[in-house]
Amino acid sequence: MHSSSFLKLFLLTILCSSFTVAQQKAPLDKNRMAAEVRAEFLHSWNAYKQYAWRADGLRPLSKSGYRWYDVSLFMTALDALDTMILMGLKEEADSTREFIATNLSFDHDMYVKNFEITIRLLGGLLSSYQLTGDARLLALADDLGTRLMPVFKTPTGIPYVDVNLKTGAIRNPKTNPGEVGTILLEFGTLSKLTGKREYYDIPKRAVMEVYRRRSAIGLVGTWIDANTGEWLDPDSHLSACIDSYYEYLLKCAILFDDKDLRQMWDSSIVAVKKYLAHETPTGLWFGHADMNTGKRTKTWFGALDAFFPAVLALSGDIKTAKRLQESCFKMWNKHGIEPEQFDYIRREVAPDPKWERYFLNPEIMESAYYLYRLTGEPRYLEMGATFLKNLKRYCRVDTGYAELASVVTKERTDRMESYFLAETLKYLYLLFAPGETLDFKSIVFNTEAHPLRRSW
Ligand code: DMJ
Repeated sequence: MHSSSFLKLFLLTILCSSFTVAQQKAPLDKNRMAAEVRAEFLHSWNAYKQYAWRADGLRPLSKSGYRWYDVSLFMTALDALDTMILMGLKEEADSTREFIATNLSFDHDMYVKNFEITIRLLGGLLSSYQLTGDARLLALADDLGTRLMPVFKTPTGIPYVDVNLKTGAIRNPKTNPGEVGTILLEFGTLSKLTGKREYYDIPKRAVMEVYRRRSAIGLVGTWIDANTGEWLDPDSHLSACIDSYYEYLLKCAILFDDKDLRQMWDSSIVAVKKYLAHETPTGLWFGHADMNTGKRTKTWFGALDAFFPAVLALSGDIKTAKRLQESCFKMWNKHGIEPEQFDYIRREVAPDPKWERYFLNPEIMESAYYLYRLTGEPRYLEMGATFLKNLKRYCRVDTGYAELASVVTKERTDRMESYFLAETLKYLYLLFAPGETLDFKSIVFNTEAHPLRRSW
């Protein structure tokens, strides 16, 4: 080859390789990302402390707090406590734990929602007890458990929705599989830690009563009457009212090594995959179907349904989990943030303004975290970086984070729920933090991201 042609070829090769290097994405700096999430946690937590201290939640736009009931149960402080512990915010965690142990009381004459109080408060007390060994937290959990237990005194054993913390009176028999099924991880852990069998046996019977009423094709519906055991709505799906029913079948089977729960999960997942899974040109989704006929009723999937890749991955079905998480990511990217319900065939938000809302939900981050822990693939770190970037862009305000009235217009609403600190930022942090921050294989998260450990 002539020397000038050789030189040209040489220069071209150098140019091409430097172009390729420029094209390749630099790997994410996980430490920097974890620090960024931690800073966002502190930004939100400090706003709560400044404007809503002692309240259940923060109103970030009006810079005030709100209570769920007549008396605050310090929901945000307790829900956020184990996140602080995991983030290594020791002083903050110690003072918050002291505040809760000294001030939290459940001795109030007011009705509370059994499901929400169980996943946020009972779950939060148990995980923080296990992480710190502070026996006062276990005593509070035991007191709360005793006050909630009357909710199961119904004709079917399926709990009502509300229970009075002081009198034990119960009300509202119209319930759903999600609320009935999503209490056994917490009550079961309380049972193991206190040695009180009834905390395990009675909630387990409740979930078995729902399972026993599944349809001939193995699906459950949306609403059920706790007095009669009759279904009030046959719509079957993975969304609100059912979602964590499936999550807890699997997780209780794992945490308690319970053969009944394992069998219930094994048979349920077959029906879910057969009737709810939907192969479409845009990928794999899980939609709605009639629980009795299996007929497709809606092609909707939403922010809450995005917990399912995590559960599939935990069950060992990584392949389906990965495919579904890609669909979730498409849903997120349509407007840069996910809506409450998305019509995956039309590839639009479901047709009603109320489905345009985003409540700072964590499920899509939870699934990215599980998939990263189980596959080690950087794809899930990249997803996490997108979630964080867009959360900051659309939901961050000077005084915390705000929910969205619409993912289309990005109009904000005046609320930051406690799970934003308990779950959303915890899963994002754990996604980027070193694996030893929390031994993923030795714990099971309750549905509010409180890690529970088999310490018995
Ligand atoms: C949380 O309270 C829990 O994850 C629950 O299971 C579903 N809703 C919220 C978060 O979206």
